[in-house]
Amino acid sequence: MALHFEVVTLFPELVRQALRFGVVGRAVERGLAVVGTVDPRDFTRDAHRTVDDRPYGGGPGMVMKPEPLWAAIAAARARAPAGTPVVYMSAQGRVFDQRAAQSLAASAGAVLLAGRYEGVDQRLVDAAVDEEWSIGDYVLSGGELPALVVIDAAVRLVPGALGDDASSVEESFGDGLLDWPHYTRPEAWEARRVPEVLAGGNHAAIARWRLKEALGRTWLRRPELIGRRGLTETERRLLDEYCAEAGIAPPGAG
Ligand code: 4G1
Repeated sequence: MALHFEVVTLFPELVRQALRFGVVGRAVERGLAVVGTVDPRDFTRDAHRTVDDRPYGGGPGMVMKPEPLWAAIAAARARAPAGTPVVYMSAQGRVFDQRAAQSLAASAGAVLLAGRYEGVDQRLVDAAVDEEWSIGDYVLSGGELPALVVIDAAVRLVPGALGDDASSVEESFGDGLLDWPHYTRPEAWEARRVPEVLAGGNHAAIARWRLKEALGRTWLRRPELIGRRGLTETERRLLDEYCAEAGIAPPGAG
């Protein structure tokens, strides 16, 4: 069955338009993924279609009212496969990483609740939300871009969503490492040459160089990823070689 998302959002057009392009757009066209939207404003009962109100306790900004969200989430759940979790995209959530993307891609999907203003009434979160996910530590004006990030990361992992030649990034980051450097023609540009090993046809040497670069860049830029993941004996030797050539300390050198 297709990977199914329903996004509860005050800006359904923002979500729908963003999903028309590239890998995700094609996967939706091919029926590998389904993404619907539900607008809480369509579930209001007053003439002004009110979805927000002033915060109890005072202070700046507005809070999303629970009643329209409750009805919108019920409508979203009715369209999604049975048992689909309701996920609130929130800076208070647990950080959505590649492992979470893999687990989501292997599931039936999710109802993603995108907040606006200062967020949603906590009673709605307590009553209707199964999980809270964050895409990172910064202030945003809405949960729609985080919902789109989650959908993009998961949909591209659905079998058939990528061409056969387009899975290299997953091979790298799915393995807990940063990507290796990429080059294309021309072989010399502005007096800068493509690394010699890539221009030759030695596939084993190329694979070794790429792994070494991925390990070295990860160690330089995100050393905590190396600690979290550990290294095989072969990887440890390649990273030591990278560090020696770069004149930097390898892991375990104090
Ligand atoms: C307190 C960031 C508030 C933001 C602390 C990552 C951010 C959803 C995310 C905020 C949001 C910090 C996310 C903040 C998000 C309702 C409308 C909440 C937007 C909103 C660090 C505003 N990952 N933020 N509050 O940005 O939805 O998923």
